[in-house]
Amino acid sequence: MVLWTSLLAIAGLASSARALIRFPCSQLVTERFDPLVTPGVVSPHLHQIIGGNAFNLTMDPSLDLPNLATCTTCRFKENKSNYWTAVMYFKHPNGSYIRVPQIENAFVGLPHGGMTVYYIQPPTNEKVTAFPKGFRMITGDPMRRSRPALDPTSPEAWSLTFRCWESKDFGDPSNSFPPGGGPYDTFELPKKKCPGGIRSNTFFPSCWDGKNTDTPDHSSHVSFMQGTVNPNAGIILMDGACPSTHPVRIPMVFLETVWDTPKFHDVWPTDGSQPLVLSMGDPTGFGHHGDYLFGWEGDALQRAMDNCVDIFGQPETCRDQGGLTLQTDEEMNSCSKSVQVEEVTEGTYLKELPGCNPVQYGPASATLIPDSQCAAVSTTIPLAIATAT
Ligand SMILES: *[C@@H]1O[C@H](CO)[C@@H](O)[C@H](O)[C@H]1NC(C)=O
Ligand SMILES: *[C@@H]1O[C@H](CO)[C@@H](O)[C@H](O)[C@H]1NC(C)=O
Ligand SMILES: CC(=O)N[C@H]1CO[C@H](CO)[C@@H](O)[C@@H]1O
Repeated sequence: MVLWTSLLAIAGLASSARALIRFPCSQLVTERFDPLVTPGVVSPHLHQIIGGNAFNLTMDPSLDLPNLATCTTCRFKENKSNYWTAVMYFKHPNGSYIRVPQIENAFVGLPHGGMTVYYIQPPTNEKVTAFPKGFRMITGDPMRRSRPALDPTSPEAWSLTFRCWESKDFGDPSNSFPPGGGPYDTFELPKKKCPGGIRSNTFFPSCWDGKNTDTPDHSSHVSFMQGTVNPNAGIILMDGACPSTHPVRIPMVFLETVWDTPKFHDVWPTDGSQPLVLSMGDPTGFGHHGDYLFGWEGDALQRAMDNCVDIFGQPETCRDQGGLTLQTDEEMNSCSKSVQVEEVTEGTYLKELPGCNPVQYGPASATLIPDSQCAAVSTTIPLAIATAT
């Protein structure tokens, strides 16, 4: 992170006006909940959730999250938002699955699992409007198993990628490009061993219709920027205009998750197959997705956007200039929720993915399999039924 921003600053590519905040969040809970897509029922697939502990099976937009949550797993106390993404599994050559553990990202401290969250402003003086109460959105589509039919130079086409680190060395060339740009990122899961691990890069749209805090598909009220992406810079360094249908510039939310895939290199399949599978039964990576539910207190996010003018996004800048409150790794890690769906999802080899999701290779979109037959689960919460996402 610091490396690529310094390189770009030297190259004159990064404007000093690009401000962002970047902070770690440890894991709150990992379970089959998705209050956006399947409120009230157990979700078809497993998610890792970070953020405020008001997270629940159902989250009505009218909920006052900052007051309901008593803690958050994120660095800023004011942030009671929730973020969730799919979980990665390793498929052993003998057919069993095990959750791929996570490792910390660079310069974030020692969160337990979790993700690194960014709120990015455009590189111009254009004003960014913080999300309104009740705002939520989704990026990506869990049913996708091939590259979506989009203009390949468009920002949306670059919004979901994977970085294959060739070494754990921070100065390695594979770490010298911005996330979501450069020759070490792929749109699908890397088809080779990545000695430094794999990082998922999950960008959300940064333009809003200015009216709806949500829509039935959780994505029509937002839009990606317009313009052409420089493949070596990605959308993080891009200055694209918002379309007239979605004219309001919102912070670009971006999540990084780092997977310790080298842990399995000694049991990697020898037939050349790719053994990593996302929790919805996706071995391609094209179904990678992220969910966002806004929950900052009062005007805290707007204050952060207006005052944290630092291209490195260091949380300390927001404490000193934005009046935000930082918490320690220990405080973050001590905020957690107990799992409500009684099933084993990690720490041991499993016969099937949670929810009994079959691995679907595509290229056609995946189909949702009702998991009421899934023997692994015992829960008092109704199981999800097959519905379109
Ligand atoms: C979660 O939802 C359940 C049932 O709707 C409720 O009993 C519980 O209090 C909620 N928990 C939180 C933290 O809001
Ligand atoms: C596959 O191998 C793992 C690791 O040795 C083991 O724990 C698991 O039980 C095996 N699964 C089967 C179906 O043999
Ligand atoms: C600035 C501010 O309002 N901080 C609050 C953040 O949340 C914690 C826990 O809910 C409060 O104790 C702080 O006062």
